[in-house]
This record gives sequence, C-alpha cells and structure tokens, in this order.
Amino acid sequence: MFPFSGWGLGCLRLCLLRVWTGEATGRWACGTCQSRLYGSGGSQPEVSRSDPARGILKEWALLVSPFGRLRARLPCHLTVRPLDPLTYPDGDRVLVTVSGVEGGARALAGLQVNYDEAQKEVTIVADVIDHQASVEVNAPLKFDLNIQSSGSGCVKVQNIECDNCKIETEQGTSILQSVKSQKLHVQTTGGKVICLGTVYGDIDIRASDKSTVTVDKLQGSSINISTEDGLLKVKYLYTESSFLSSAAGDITLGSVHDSSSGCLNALAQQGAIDVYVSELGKVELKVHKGSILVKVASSLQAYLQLSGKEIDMNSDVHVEEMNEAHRDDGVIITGFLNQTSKHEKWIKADAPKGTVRFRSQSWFQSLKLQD
Ligand SMILES: *[C@@H]1O[C@H](CO)[C@@H](O)[C@H](O)[C@H]1NC(C)=O
Ligand SMILES: CC(=O)N[C@H]1CO[C@H](CO)[C@@H](O)[C@@H]1O
Repeated sequence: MFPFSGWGLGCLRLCLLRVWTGEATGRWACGTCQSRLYGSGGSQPEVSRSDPARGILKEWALLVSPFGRLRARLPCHLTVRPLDPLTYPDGDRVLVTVSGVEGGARALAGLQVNYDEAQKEVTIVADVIDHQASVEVNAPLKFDLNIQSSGSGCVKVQNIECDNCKIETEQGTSILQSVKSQKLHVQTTGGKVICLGTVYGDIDIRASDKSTVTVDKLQGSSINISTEDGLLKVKYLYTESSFLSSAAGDITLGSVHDSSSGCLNALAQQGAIDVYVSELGKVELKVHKGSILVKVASSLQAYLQLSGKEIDMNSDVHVEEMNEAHRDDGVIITGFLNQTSKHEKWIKADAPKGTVRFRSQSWFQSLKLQD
C-alpha cells in the first residue's frame, strides 16, 4: 500500500476532534444566522456564521470570476476543493470556512479574506493565527492557485483543474490529489510532498532538507522532482521527459512509461536507485555513492550500458553483442537487450562505487513487488 496515504486521514481526524471540543464548550452561540453574499463590489466578502455542528467558526462567500485565482499566505492548514457544481452551476463563488480554532472569533482577527475584482484574485492572508486552525476553500474548478504556508501549515489540494498551481510550504505536508494543472510547482523546505491518484501537468517538485516525495501517478510532458536528504518514490510515471534527483535520499520508481522518444534522468549523489522500466526512450541513471537496481519489462528492446564496481545481471536477461570491459576498479557492460540494431533507445546505469543489478521481469511481477 501507499506508505503515507494515512496522513490525510490522520489530519482529518484531528480536525474532527477539535470540532467536537468546540461544540462541547458551546463556544459558538449562533448556529442559524444566514451567511450573506455581497456581490456587486466584489471586494467585501461576507461573512460569518458560526456553525457548531460543522465546527465552523467563520465563513465567507465571495462572488468571483470563475477564471480567477487564489492567493493564500497562511501559517495553518489549508484545503482547496472545487465548488459543488450542482449547487453553483455558474462556478462563480469562493467559499472560505475556518474551523479548529481555540479562542473564538478573536483568534481570527488577523485573518483577511478579500476579492480583488480587477485582478480576479481572492486573497486569504494571515500573519498570525492559531496554527491548529484549518481553512477550507471551495473554489471554481479552474481557479489558479498560489499558496504559501508557513510553519507547520499543511496544504491539501483536491480535484482542481487549472493552468497554474503553485504551492510552497515550510514544514507542512503538501497533498495533491487528482490535480490537473498545466504547470504545477511544489516547493518545500521540510515538509512531505504526497501526490495521490493521478496528478497531471508539467510538474516541478523541489523538496529540500529531509523532505520526502511520494507519488502514486504522475503524467505530463515534463516532470522534474528533486529531494535533498529524503526518499523520492514514484509508483507510476508517464512522461516525455523527466529529471529526478536526490542528494542523499533513495530514488524508487515503480513503473516508468516514457514515450519512445522521451527521456528519464535519475541522479542520486548518495543512496540507491530502484527503477522498473516498461517502455522507454532514453534512460540515464547515476548514483555517485550507492547502488542501482534496474528492472525491465521482458519485452523491452534497448541498448545497454551498465557500469559500476560490480554488475549483477540475471542469466535470463538476453543481451546481444555483449561486451564486458574492466577499468580501474569497475566494469562496464554494453550490449543490446533483445535486439541488435537500434541505438536510439537506451538504458545507461552508472554506479561507480556500487553495484548495478539488472533484472528482467513482467509487468505483473513489478506490480506485485510494489505493494
Ligand atoms: C525540467 O527541467 C528541465 C531541465 O532543467 C527544463 O528544461 C524543464 O523546463 C523543466 N520542466 C519543468 C516542468 O519544470
Ligand atoms: C522479444 C524478445 O526477444 N523477448 C525476450 C527478451 O529477453 C527476455 C530475457 O531477457 C526474454 O524472456 C524475452 O522472451
């Protein structure tokens, strides 16, 4: 199973718990006030009913352009989901709710929610807010997102389809679930990045320090992911061109389908690369200090160049014109996997200080091994 998929549930549970706390203390008196919608000016949102049953402390409803964007700068948890299309067929609202805050409305004094009609931009900004607060936004499906969370604030984006999605966190986890964005940029200086379901787009994920990146399935023409000291794990990767790198973490790629003209580059300074290649153009794997395991579909045809301190190839791997050369303290094996002619598809794996293991296996086996 996917190792971190439990996190979201854990967080949800935490939120619910806080809701019940609030309810028990009866902090929110007014459960039935109507929320009003100020539309025309577009600038003053409104506001505000507390709904103890749902644990909501404050709520805004803004009339917006369906093709605007959201800019959030928050030190707490933020979830973005699409508006319910049945309730809002015109897709022209942004609904913001805040829950999970101790200390009632006063604790929200620093939170500003605004819509700039000229910029078509909703801003949700707070410098200081209870870091246990949880802000939920329901936005038009096509809304662009520009989100920065500070401290331990987590960001979760689900089912959005936009042109640009940019998420930056410090220590907080970023969860993207079934997101389609032409350009998707995620950056964190210490939080986990988790992609669930399929995430589509040109994707750039940069995770520094000990941040890990774990991905179910990414699909896009260009995908770049880097970690520093954390695991980079991708279960399925469908791409024309991908650059994956890690300074000191391992890189694990369940199944890579790049198109026959595409390329996959995975580079680890220190660690291990483990990859299953089912279709490919050019695959280049390098670990400066560590080992590489390459598993290929048994039908794969490619030119091979494997170099390392040691090469370990199963006897059932069928290499034509195999050549083995020894250099200072290593070995280089070249040859053609299942064919003799085509040079335009290749796999290069280089582990100068470690072992390159090469295995042929069925796609079915590769699936079993992943779970
Ligand atoms: C990925 O990196 C390559 C090479 O640095 C760059 O050309 C490409 O635009 C990047 N793609 C994304 C989606 O950031
Ligand atoms: C198409 C083809 O020749 N496939 C063979 C490739 O090599 C593997 C072993 O590495 C065989 O099992 C396949 O039958």
